[in-house]
This record gives sequence, structure tokens and C-alpha cells, in this order.
Amino acid sequence: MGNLEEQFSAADRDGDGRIDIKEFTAWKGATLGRALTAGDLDTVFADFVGADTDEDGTLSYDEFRAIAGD
Ligand SMILES: [Ca+2]
Ligand SMILES: [Ca+2]
Repeated sequence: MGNLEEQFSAADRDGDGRIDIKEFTAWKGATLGRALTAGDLDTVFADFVGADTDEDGTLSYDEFRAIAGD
């Protein structure tokens, strides 16, 4: 995987500068390199909600960085 900006760009498939839950789920699957299980999806959804600090239903770069960064 590349740096965090590259990961954000890769995750933001429609290029609108925000990562929605579908994009986040797809990115997690790509990161794990396998299909997500039902248990994975629960975790991914919890991560997404926890990361969405302004509760607008999408992740900005800063919000993404907070969970995907080092
Ligand atoms: Ca997007
Ligand atoms: Ca947000």
C-alpha cells in the first residue's frame, strides 16, 4: 500500500473527496485482501461510525487519517 493520501484516493472511488460507507467497506476488503465476513462488517461499520466525528455520514481525509494513519 502507498502512503495515506494514496490510500485515501484509492478508497474514494467516485473522487468526491469523501469516503462513504460503501467505499470504506470496499477499502477494508482490499486492505485485508479477502471478502469481508459478517463479523468483519460489524467491525467496519463500528470503525466508520467512530471515525465520522462530525457525523455527516462520510469520512473526510482528516477523519480517515485518524483511523488509517500510523
Ligand atoms: Ca467518495
Ligand atoms: Ca465526517
